[in-house]
Amino acid sequence: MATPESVASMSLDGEIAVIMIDSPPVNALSQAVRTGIYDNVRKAIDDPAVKAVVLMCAGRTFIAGADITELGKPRQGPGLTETQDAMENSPKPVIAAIHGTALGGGLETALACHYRVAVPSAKCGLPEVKLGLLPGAGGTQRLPRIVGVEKALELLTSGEHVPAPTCLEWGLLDEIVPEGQLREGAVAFARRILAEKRPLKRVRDMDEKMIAARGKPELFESFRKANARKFRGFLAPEHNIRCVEAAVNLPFDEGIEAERRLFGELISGTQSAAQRYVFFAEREVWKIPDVPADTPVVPVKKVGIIGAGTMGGGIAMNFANVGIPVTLVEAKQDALERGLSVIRKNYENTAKRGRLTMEQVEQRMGLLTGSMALESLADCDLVIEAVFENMDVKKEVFARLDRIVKQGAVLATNTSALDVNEIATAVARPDAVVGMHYFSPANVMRLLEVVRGDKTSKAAIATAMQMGKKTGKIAALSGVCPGFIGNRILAARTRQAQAMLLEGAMPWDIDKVLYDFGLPMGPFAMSDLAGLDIGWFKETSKSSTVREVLCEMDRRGQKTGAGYYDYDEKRNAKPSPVTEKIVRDFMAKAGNQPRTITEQEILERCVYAMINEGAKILEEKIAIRASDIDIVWINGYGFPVYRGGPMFYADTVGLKTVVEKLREYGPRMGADFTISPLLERLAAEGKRLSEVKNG
Ligand code: 3H9
Repeated sequence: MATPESVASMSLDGEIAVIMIDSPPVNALSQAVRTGIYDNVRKAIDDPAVKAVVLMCAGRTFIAGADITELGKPRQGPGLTETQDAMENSPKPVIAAIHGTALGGGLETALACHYRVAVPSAKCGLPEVKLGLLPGAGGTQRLPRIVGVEKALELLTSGEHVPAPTCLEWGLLDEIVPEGQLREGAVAFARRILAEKRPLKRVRDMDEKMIAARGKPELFESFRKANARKFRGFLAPEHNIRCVEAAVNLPFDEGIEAERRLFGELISGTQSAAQRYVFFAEREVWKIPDVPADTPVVPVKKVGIIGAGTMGGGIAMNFANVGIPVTLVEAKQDALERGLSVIRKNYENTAKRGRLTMEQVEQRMGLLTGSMALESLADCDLVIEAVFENMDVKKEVFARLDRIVKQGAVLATNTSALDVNEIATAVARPDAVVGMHYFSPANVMRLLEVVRGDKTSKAAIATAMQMGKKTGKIAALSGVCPGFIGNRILAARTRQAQAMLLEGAMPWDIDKVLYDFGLPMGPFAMSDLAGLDIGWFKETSKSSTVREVLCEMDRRGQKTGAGYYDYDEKRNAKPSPVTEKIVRDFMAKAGNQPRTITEQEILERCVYAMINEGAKILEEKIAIRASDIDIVWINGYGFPVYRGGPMFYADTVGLKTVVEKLREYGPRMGADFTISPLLERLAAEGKRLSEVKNG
């Protein structure tokens, strides 16, 4: 158990007291740390030998914020505000010395110091918005006083970490000291302050920028308008904005009061609970009980990718982005050239937006080698197959790879639904076979499902997970089942959406409900975007579903200007009378009387079916944890993070309600629909779904 004495100490460097916080992993402001700072600041003030105080941290970082595990619980020991008051009102200068990251309550602590210095690699930020919160220790009042309203709004609503040189430019830092010499640099700075008799600078007294912004409500209105899409559904950005309005229009202490009240609203709400849950879920998802962090991995110095289409090309970019050379194999020269030129265009577009230099574009392109021979993959450490979704084709590719690629390499398939175990039967080394299921566009989407076959080795799993991390993805482990975690849940939702079509809801009715729930789009808009003809074949099409009929009419989605919806030249969607007629014809054929389906029913049948499927996935041990399922749906399908993912959302609704509703909808859910026994049991026992863990 950490005590104030074990996490905070003070030593003297001549007349400068250095308070050192040492509370791994990130020096979060736990009760012990707060008390430790408070006690030592008081001690330094009382000690006549001390003339100035430096506050710094040991380990990887300066204070990374409040201890998130303590948030929302009854507070013990001095609050952060009392600790800050002790520093801000100290008659001796207090200097924050920053390395790593000063985040959230950490930066707020530094803002209550009279001066701030940092090493060049340090970063500062107020990322509370990402936890569905706002800085609750004066950050919303002090930050704009230094950087002004516009920058404060940006920083508070994005949670961005700002590099030290920029912080210096903006006045958030007073000085940058040499890397690796933080303590010496900070102490020297303190001596200079004393020698020059510089005043005790209190950020709370800096009103100039607030006065300048007073009487300009348009500053806030235009910011809200410009970001309306980005903030859709989230409460925290608006709360942060209101705090800055308070900073501008009210005296400091009243601004602090407003901040406290708005913080209280957020911390007690479901959105912040969901977002804090996701914070920890994102970190847990990497942990695989029987594949510990020290499992040896295959060092990946060269990657081979088979298929230079949209998927293969996107996957290749991930590796080139982090400096790993890639050989891209295609069967035909023109397809290969097309693939490489699409990649080049993607990079050039990024460069046009100023996020890459042309030199970097060339560097990355230089890491990509095209080839038409699988033999050129012989010395790759990791090969990812991204060919046509057909079992025979995939098995043939793997059989050939088995003969070509060096032993010890990882052989991965990007299949989105096929049986990884069956693919592995094509090789004499099934332990090397793993699924690496990327989401399109693979260079943009964060999710990577790593699929573990029955024989997949721990090294192959650890390597795939590590490659995910290295390329900036969030990787979740799935067992083998049709569709793995993500697409299996998607299929459960699609079944309900399709069923409701034949009961009287139009595609746009269903899409609207899911969009309003917070998803980026509904299932029909998503089909139109992806292309209705994925997995559709003209030769075998029998006009047996709405989708088949649409494809037969060449309404294949956005790319053909029509699908479930009609599209104008700018790809704006409009409900389609053609689709409506097709739907009505199908209903008539099935003998269905159209009925009005309420928005509530649409939502519940779609989302509760997903929850139910997620529970089955857990029961079958396809997912390690419920929270992994949430990670998959947030990062692969845009499930609103403020709802925590389908499993967490189930808990906010109440499992009893979910089960009762599923029972109530009964046969409408489908002839072979069954309720997950795990879900029923948890509901009966009053337990939470999002806390379920296998192993
Ligand atoms: C706040 O400050 C509110 C105030 O305004 C209000 C006051 C009234 N608490 O990310 P990593 C754990 S809200 C508890 O893998 P990295 C993390 O779970 C806070 N635990 O390391 C992990 O545990 P494990 C605002 C925390 O080097 C371990 O530390 N601050 C906290 O990749 C390592 O974390 C933030 O939102 C915490 N605050 O990145 C910053 N932070 O090893 C949140 C981390 O068991 N933190 N842990 O899985 C971060 O962004 C990153 O952790 C950081 C380091 C960039 C610091």
